[in-house]
Amino acid sequence: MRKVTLCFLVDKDNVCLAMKKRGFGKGKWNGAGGKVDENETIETAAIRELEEEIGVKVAPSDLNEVGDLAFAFENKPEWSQHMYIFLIEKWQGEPTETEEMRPKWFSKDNLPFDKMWVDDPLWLPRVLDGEKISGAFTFSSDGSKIRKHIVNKQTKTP
Ligand code: 8OG
Repeated sequence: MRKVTLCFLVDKDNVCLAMKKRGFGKGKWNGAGGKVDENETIETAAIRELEEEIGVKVAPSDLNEVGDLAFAFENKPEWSQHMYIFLIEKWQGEPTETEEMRPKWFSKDNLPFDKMWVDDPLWLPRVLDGEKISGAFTFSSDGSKIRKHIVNKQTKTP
């Protein structure tokens, strides 16, 4: 299954989202992230996308993995993907607009869910509150509706 990353910069009660300007999810606010290439680890891919999409540098030790979600789409098995989510509290540089994304800070309590992926209200507030999650979603074939979902608290012990 295709692996993708999703990273959110967090500064106290604020989270940096970025408007996706092209490709999958165009017109939506989201974290920075994208496909894990062959020969890349999930962490290397997350760091590369943060620099490519919003121009910030992050050290591997500052990536905090907070969860993973498996996505499936009705009648579109080739769209299935597994997303690995990171929160980052320390980075170098200012989030900057690129050809792919236009970053903006939002209060954690006032996220623009009407212009985000439909599943985000069901898990993003939980990870921003410090919970580690693991879950799965099945969407309608155009991705606009959630058919089934489960989001569990991760019980992994270190
Ligand atoms: O490389 P590409 O632009 O296709 O990557 C898609 C990005 O969108 C990647 O960061 C993962 C992210 N993404 C999904 N599905 C969902 C979703 O349901 N919610 C959120 N918040 N992000 C998603 O692919």
